[in-house]
Order: sequence, then structure tokens, then C-alpha cells
Amino acid sequence: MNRTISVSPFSDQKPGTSGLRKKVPVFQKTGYTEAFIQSIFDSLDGFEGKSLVIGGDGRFYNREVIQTAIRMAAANGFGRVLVGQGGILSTPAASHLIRKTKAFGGLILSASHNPGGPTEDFGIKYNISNGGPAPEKITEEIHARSQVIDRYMIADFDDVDLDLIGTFEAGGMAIEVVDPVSDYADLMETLFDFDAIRTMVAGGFKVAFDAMHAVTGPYASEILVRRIGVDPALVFNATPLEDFGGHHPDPNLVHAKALYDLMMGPDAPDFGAASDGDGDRNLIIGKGVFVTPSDSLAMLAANAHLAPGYKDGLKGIARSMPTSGAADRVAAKLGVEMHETPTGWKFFGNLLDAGRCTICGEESAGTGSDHVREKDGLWAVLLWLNILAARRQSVKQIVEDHWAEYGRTYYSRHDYEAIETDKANELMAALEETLDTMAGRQTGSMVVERADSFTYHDPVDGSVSRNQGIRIFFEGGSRLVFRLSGTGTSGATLRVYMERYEPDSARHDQETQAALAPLIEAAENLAGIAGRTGRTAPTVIT
Ligand code: VG1
Ligand code: CO
Repeated sequence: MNRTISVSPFSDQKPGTSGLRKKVPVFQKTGYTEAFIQSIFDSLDGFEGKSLVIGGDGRFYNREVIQTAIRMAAANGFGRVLVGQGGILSTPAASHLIRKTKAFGGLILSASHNPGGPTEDFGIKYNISNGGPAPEKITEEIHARSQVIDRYMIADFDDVDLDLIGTFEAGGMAIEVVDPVSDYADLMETLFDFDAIRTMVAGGFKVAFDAMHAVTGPYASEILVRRIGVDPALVFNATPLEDFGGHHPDPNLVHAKALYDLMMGPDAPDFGAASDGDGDRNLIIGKGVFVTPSDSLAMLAANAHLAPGYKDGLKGIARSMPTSGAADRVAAKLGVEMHETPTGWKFFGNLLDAGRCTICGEESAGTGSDHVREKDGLWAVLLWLNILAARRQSVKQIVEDHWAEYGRTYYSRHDYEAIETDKANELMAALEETLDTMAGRQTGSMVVERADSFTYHDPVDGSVSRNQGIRIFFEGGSRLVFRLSGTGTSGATLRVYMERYEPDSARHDQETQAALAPLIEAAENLAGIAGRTGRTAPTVIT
């Protein structure tokens, strides 16, 4: 039986960079989760009788929301839901499942790299039929709908046994509980030369992987250990936990410090990697060398043709605006299109669908390709391994060769987390006001060439996205970017992105923060971060 239940709108249901993210107790408010899911369904047309994919990163509250979403899908008229066993689907695996089964769309339950637990973060994101995050037009409709919603529809039936693979029927709808790993693992085998990687690993090449107690554990166990032969003792934290063991499942040098220390130590394996809560991010570290995500994008693009799935070359490359220009030089050399989009994977979907790029990436440890419509952590790991197997060189050699050929872009992001929202907004507004008079301004040894607020014109559908971050370009090619995060759940996070291009290979071995010192100083001078926020140092440096 279906029920229609009255609900009042919640004022804070505006999706951010990647869906709606809030603390668990917010999602637990009576009617809150239901009102948001109903707002999603009410914003869509034509799903009657069609399929919906549902899965999440396994964090606290995942199973409860999946049961609710299944009952609501039935009451709203979906014909079938596909749900990952145990409620688990990594974000890229969900994207693949939507595409493979030609589903109408999917609900991905995740707050990505944010901590999980009863008082930590949860999130809900809607993906469209191409497997990618809903574009802004749809997320804006969902938000508008959430502000006037007055009822939701839900079917009455018992909880589905999420742990049992099989097809069930309830509320007039088919419910398929599927293996979350096998389809995705098979897709990876079509893209990469598993034989070559297996041979390299069997020959003594050591691979370490940290799943951070998050969703990639089962994927790494199947793909890296079982299909490739990686030593299971080097696959760390492979059991997904609802609270990620109390850690941030964020694969950066702060939260994946244990892996970093291992890779920098005397007994370092040859290759180390980690992924985030929902499996779409990647961290790549060679023996004694960390590869920045912006560099990784450029290096993967330059070498992708060595993997079977990309042997015909790339159609183009896309990167988010704050990502460094390293990939641009690869695109120029390859003679392919280069696109610069706002932060967030939803902006790559149109370019990928239109065949205007093959590889995409973000400075925030996200890389991916046209095989799905999300960034993909294990894909990046496997592409690196395929390249290493084909080139028979170390990560360090590949990195140094790349810099020698293309020059090096020193790059860093400084995050100021949980600052007061008003103060963060004031800082951005003040910067915006100085944009017109910024050109020619001298700060320390640096001179501003031009400055603007980034606006994106989508070349495929013509849509326009404004206010995507403040860019300050300096004479000599250095750049500063300021923007506020759209994924946080408490206060505001100011992100300051810095890059400096260094063509001279005699100067490629500087320490990054030292190489960027003039830009760090310029950021403070131009934005007055300390004065406006009371913070004299960033919370996280990546
Ligand atoms: C951050 C990153 C962005 C990424 C987004 C979602 O967004 O900067 O590059 O696409 O997270 O990634 P923001 O608005 O906080 O800067 V994930 O792995 O959290 O889904
Ligand atoms: Co993520």
C-alpha cells in the first residue's frame, strides 16, 4: 500500500558541489530525507516503470536511507531498483551500473571524504541516465521543489534484505540486489592490460593500497589482490566501516599519512595509492615521490595511449578551473581540445557525452575518463599501473621525464576550514570589489597581470555558470585562485589554490611550499586572510 504523507519544506536543501551534504542528525529529522528524495523525484519526468540504481559508500545511516529510498521509488512508480549488496556501491561503480543497465538514474548516498558516524556527515546525490551527476539545471529544480514541497509518497513493505543477492518483488516493483564489484571489475579489464600488470607484480613490483576503511576495500580485494596478484598484506584498511575507523577517508598527505610515511621510508613499495570514502578520488605516491593530482592528470593524459582502452589516443582533456595548467601543455602537444570547467564532476558530463574529451581531472585528487561519468579512484590506480608496466620505469623516472619535457608546475592548495560563513563571504566580496583595480598591482616581487571571477560557458548546451571562483594571474604565468567550498557541513571553507610554472629543469627539485612562497605571501596581501578570518595558517595543505 502506498501512503502520501504531509511534510513542510526544509530551508536548507540546496545541493552543493556534489549533492546535499549535512550532518547525520539533520538527515534524521522527521521527514527531512524523505522531503529531499521526493524533491528529486518531483523534478524528474518520465521514470514510470523505469530503473533506479541505489547505493552508497557504506557510512553510518546508509542502510536506513536505502530502505526509505526503495519504498519511495516504489510509491513514485519506478519499475525496478538495482541496489548494491550491503547497500554498497562506489560512486564510479554506481555510474557504471546506471550506464550498463540503461537505468533512468541513480541515488548515490555519500559524503565522500568527510568523516562518518552518528554525528558526522551524510549525503545524497542524484545521477542522470548518462551515469553522471545531475547538471545544475536539475539540481536547481530540485532545490526549488524542496522549498515548496508539501507531501511525499512511500510504500509500506518490510525492509529488503540488502545482504542477499537476488531479485525480489515488493510494492509492485522489482528489487535487484546485485554484486557491487563484479561489473565494475570487468569494465576495468576491458580498459587495461591486466596481463602486463600481473606480470610486473609477479616480477616483484610492490603495490600498496590504502582503502581507508571506506568503499574501495572490496573493490581492491577483488581487482588488485585477486585479479592482479597484489600482496594482500599491502592492502590496508580494506574492510568498510560505518565510521571509517574514526578517520577522514580523505586520500591526501594529512589523512593518508601512514601510507605517505611508508612510501617515503627505507622499505617503500614501488607504488602506493589510496582512495576516498566513495571511491572516486585517488592518491598516487611513488617510492619517495608524491604525484600531485594536477600532475597526475597531465601524466596520465600524456601516457594513456599505452593502455588498451585508450590506444587510439584522446579526443581531448578537461580539467576544473583551479586545477593546474600542467594538462594544458599535454593537450597542446597532442593537438587535442583542452577544456576548463567549474569545480565538480557535473560539468564534465556534457563534454564527455559530446565526445569532446576523453580524460578529465581535478586538483582535489579526482581523475577519470569517458568509461563512466564520475571520477574514478581505482581507474586512476590501474592506469598508472598499466603505464608503469608498459614503460618499465619507476614513478620517479616518469615524473622527472615529464617535467623535463613539459616543465613543472609547482602547485598547492591551502584550506581554511570551518571559518565563520559571514567572514568567508565578506572576504570573497571584498576581493571581488578589487578585481577591476587589480591589474598592475605589485605585491612583494609579483605583479598582477589580470584578475576575474570565473564564468563558464558550456560549449555543448550553452548554459552559463557564474561566480565559480576568483582568479588572479601574475606576470610570468603564476596564478592564485580563491573559492569557497561547496561540500562542507559546518561553517565555510576557504580554498586558496596556488601555481607557478617552472620550465627550467635545473629548478625542478625545489620544495613545493618554498617554491610557492611569493604566491602564499601575495594571497595574504591581496585577500587579507589573517585579518578577516583570524587564521594565520591553513588547516590543511595539499
Ligand atoms: C570538493 C573538491 C571538488 C570535488 C568535490 C566533490 O568540492 O574541491 O574538486 O569535485 O569536492 O568530490 P568543494 O566545493 O568542497 O571544493 V567528492 O570526492 O567530495 O564527491
Ligand atoms: Co569522493
